[in-house]
Amino acid sequence: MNRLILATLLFVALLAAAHAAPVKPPRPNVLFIAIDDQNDWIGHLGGHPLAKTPHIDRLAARGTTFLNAHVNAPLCNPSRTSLMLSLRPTTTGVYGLAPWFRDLAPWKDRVALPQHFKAHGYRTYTCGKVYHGGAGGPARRAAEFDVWGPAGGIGVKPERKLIPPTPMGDHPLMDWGVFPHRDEDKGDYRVASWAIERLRQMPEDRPFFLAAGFFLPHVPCYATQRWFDLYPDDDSLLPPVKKDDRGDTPRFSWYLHWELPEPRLLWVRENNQWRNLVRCYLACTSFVDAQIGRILAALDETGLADNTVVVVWGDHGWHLGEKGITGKNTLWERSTRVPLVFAGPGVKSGGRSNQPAELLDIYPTLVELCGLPPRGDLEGLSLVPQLKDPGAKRERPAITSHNRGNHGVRSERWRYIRYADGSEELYDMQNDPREWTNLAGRPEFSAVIAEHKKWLPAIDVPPAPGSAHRVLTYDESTDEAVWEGKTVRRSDPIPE
Ligand SMILES: [Ca+2]
Ligand SMILES: [Ca+2]
Repeated sequence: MNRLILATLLFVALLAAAHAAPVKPPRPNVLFIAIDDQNDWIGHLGGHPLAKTPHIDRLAARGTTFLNAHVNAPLCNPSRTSLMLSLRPTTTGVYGLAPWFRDLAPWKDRVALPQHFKAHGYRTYTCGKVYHGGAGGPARRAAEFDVWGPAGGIGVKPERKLIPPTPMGDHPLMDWGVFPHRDEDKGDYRVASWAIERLRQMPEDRPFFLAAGFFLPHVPCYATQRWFDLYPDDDSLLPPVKKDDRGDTPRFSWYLHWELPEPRLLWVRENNQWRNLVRCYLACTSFVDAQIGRILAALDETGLADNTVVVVWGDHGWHLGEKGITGKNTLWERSTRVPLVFAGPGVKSGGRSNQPAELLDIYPTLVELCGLPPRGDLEGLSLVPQLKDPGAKRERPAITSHNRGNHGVRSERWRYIRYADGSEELYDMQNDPREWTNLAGRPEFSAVIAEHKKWLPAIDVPPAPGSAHRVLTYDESTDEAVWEGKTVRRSDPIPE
């Protein structure tokens, strides 16, 4: 009798336990890795024949890489805002290094990517540069992520600049070179170390969303000798540039980067800095790749890799002499093309997709991969079809905007650019991957232009209140452009 009662009680208890905790497969974790100012000089992307990035390449081989991925804005703040909200800069009006989007009434309470994960049971972590400017300061940052690690950044610096004074005010960030220091004292090393510690001590009660943002190869590109030595000290390092390449680009293309702290090609050549800059940029790229490798090794060690979606992305590219400039703020391939790699559950292994992809696609892609409720207010498209079948057709090209009215439209074959004053460029990326010959204006390509033009953003708002730094406006009625508050006229000499 006692035995029967005991068995019944046990049965009831088991039933209650099963009822209380319905068996649900655990949602995958997310490891979200950002690289600052990282162009396509990544081994498997082929943007530079000598680039050494074995860890990103290995992740790409384990997952799926997008060979035709582009940013929605060629500058930190607008690119990251666009990615984290899955909204185009032409929708938010965030084009410059300011404002922080939470200071704008329409986006104050907008659910950003990590917040959507938090709302569905994730604990969110961040370290290094994920949002530009640290998410509105320490008092407000808890709203964006649960747990905050080190801010990262440059870390150890030389006592004084390593290169000659640069034009446009000798900006303190305009510097590069090798000097004696320890890798362990660099901001990016500390960011990786913190991410590794979190992975090793990760509580198991909830899935995690862990964001790590690397600062390099953003200037100043300081490297230790070890990374510098990965690259030869000769001209094979230099990207090919065409003399007078800007001869067939509209004058308005200069307005997008009219005056900047980043020196022009002319200056780096005259000051014997071109090869040094290229070598330092590549050295820093390899250093960041090694930090990503440290985090991925920890993911393997802890056994978390099987149930963690990894995504690696760069916020925009960087010119190193192409089109006569160094830096960003352009609508050309070197400024818009970035690494975009996914790996983990639901992602095909060894996939290489040539379909155009945009960084604002990351948000809906992660939501779908992790089985979270989809949102109806995102402008990105999920890349899950391409993560299952890299050849799956994606009709929409990648669209990059730099201030109102200036857009680049990148399809599988072509790049079409339209500036605010109506001037245009068209490049055949298959036959002219360096964008040396502008085909716009040739009648035989008018159909191609018409096909791309229809993708120009229908919403194209002026700069949001508080916009500053790298903001360009154009008044059609007076044909006057204003760059960072200063009027630029047709007759002004181009600051080359
Ligand atoms: Ca950046
Ligand atoms: Ca040209």
